[in-house]
Amino acid sequence: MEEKSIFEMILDKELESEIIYEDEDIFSIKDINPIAPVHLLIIPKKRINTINDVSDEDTLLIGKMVQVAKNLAKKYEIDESGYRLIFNTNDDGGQSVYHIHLHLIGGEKLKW
Ligand code: DGP
Repeated sequence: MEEKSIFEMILDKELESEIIYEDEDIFSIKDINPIAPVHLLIIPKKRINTINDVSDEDTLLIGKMVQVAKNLAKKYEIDESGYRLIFNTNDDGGQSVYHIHLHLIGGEKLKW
């Protein structure tokens, strides 16, 4: 069987991390290496290794991740100032954890 991802270990309480949002499908934590004042990760509980592995049956889940990101942006008061949502994919995309996650980044003027 495939090794657990870091995010599965956090969800299973084998690794310490404050869960700032959770529902039946999705949870969210603060990124351990924030690149901006607000840097959250929105993560599906279902293990999907990369965006390349998203199937038709995951369409609702991916949409729900965006809804959760939008709500967290409001909660962290960056909805009006602005923010960025990013899925890094594979090596050139800078993906380091092979369990898809949506970065929510904001709280300052972002450089590209
Ligand atoms: P990516 O490079 O897109 O795969 O992003 C993975 C992010 O996960 C990276 O920005 C750092 C974050 N991260 C890795 N390990 C941990 C951890 O144990 N706790 C938390 N909170 N974040 C982590």
